[in-house]
Amino acid sequence: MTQRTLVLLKPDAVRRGLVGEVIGRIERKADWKITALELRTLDRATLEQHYAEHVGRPFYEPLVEFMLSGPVVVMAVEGERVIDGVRQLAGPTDPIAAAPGSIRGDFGTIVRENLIHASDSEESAVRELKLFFQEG
Ligand code: RTP
Ligand code: MG
Repeated sequence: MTQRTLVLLKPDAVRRGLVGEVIGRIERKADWKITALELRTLDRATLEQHYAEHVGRPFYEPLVEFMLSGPVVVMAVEGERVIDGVRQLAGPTDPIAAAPGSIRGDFGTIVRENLIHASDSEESAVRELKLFFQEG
């Protein structure tokens, strides 16, 4: 089942020079293709929509500030079961709980600075791809 998903390499991944490492893991998966890729400094309005489900939570404001703290890599990735697939590559939200071998498990420690975002469902993917790539 071919799908598309929205992947963000967060400011910590860019600052730490881990972009190539993370993109390499995505590129090496059979059948997956990066169909759009851009280094971009996000704006608050985009992030407020992207993280709307978290408004009011204690981590919301620091999360938005972190996401504004430097450029991110914005990517559309297409391929076989890519939505769940990138979430599996990333590992769970808390990098200390993430298994070695996953991106967060190999490179993360701080919950907020967990390197990567990937859409969590078909509905999120459609919404997020539209939000980050207006042309669709
Ligand atoms: P993402 O949306 O970035 O792919 O990550 P996720 O689904 O694994 O995590 P989610 O629950 O949607 O949270 C979004 C992002 O907020 C930061 N966060 N900080 N307690 C905290 O300090 C906390 N909890 C979440 C993380 O950057 C997380 O990825
Ligand atoms: Mg999420």
